[in-house]
Amino acid sequence: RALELDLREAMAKDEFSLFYQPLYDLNLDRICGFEALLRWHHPKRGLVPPDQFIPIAEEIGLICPLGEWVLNRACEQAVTWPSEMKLAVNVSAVQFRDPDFIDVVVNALAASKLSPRRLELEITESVFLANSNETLATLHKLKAQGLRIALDDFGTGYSSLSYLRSFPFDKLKIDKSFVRDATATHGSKSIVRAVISLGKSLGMTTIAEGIETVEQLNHMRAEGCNEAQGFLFSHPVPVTEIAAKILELR
Ligand code: G
Ligand code: G
Ligand code: MN
Ligand code: NA
Repeated sequence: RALELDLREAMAKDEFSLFYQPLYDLNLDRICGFEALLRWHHPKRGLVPPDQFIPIAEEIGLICPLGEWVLNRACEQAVTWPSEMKLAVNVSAVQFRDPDFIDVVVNALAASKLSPRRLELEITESVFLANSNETLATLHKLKAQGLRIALDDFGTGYSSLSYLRSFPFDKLKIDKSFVRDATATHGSKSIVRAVISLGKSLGMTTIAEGIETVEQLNHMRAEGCNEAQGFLFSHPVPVTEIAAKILELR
């Protein structure tokens, strides 16, 4: 049976859940929030990774209802956390371009009563493949709600420095491929240094993804990166482990 058919039924069958990975503040030296990461528990195949089903969901028009479910569920859960914990939610480029997207975000915030200041939407450079006037208008409307926008996987996509000048990002997420090599290769080290410096001068926060070793952590801290995320702190965990993670990483 094709994955696509199962995916169409998965929402009604309640087969999705959200895992959460801690975000760590390198200046305060403690946990500062979580990124929501979607999981599909397939009855026969087991856990299907998002890399496998999100592209299909985008193709078959399921990403908008699915993304709406993610936003609603994540906001509902985050409002129960200590108020200094922020929530990062991934948004697909297809979802971002949907004319109803702003309303979906506004409704999720209103229904959950989560303060917009606690919400960070992660978009990727692929949103810029489409009409840039519309993209810019959507970003401004979202920011007018009081939430923050992070550019995910920064450096791996269709990056253009002109985007950074024209679009109101609050945060750059330095892709794990650069982080992984930053302690080994000169090229990646230079790129990481340049991105952090660029972020600083443009007033954007920087976060290093995929921190797996103490060496990588120390390196990013020394480079002046603001936040970090990765298996060194924690793998993504189910919602039942949130409270323990907050205690462990505070
Ligand atoms: O969770 P994992 O680390 O396996 O994530 C793999 C990819 O799936 C990442 O690129 C991540 O951004 C993406 N992803 C995870 N959850 C969501 C989600 O809720 N919506 C979208 N659009 N992408 C997600
Ligand atoms: O692309 P995005 O940043 O949204 O996706 C996060 C993805 O990165 C998830 O699949 C998550 O499981 C994965 N991830 C998180 N921390 C680490 C890490 O330290 N090492 C590696 N290899 N992957 C990580
Ligand atoms: Mn992300
Ligand atoms: Na990423």
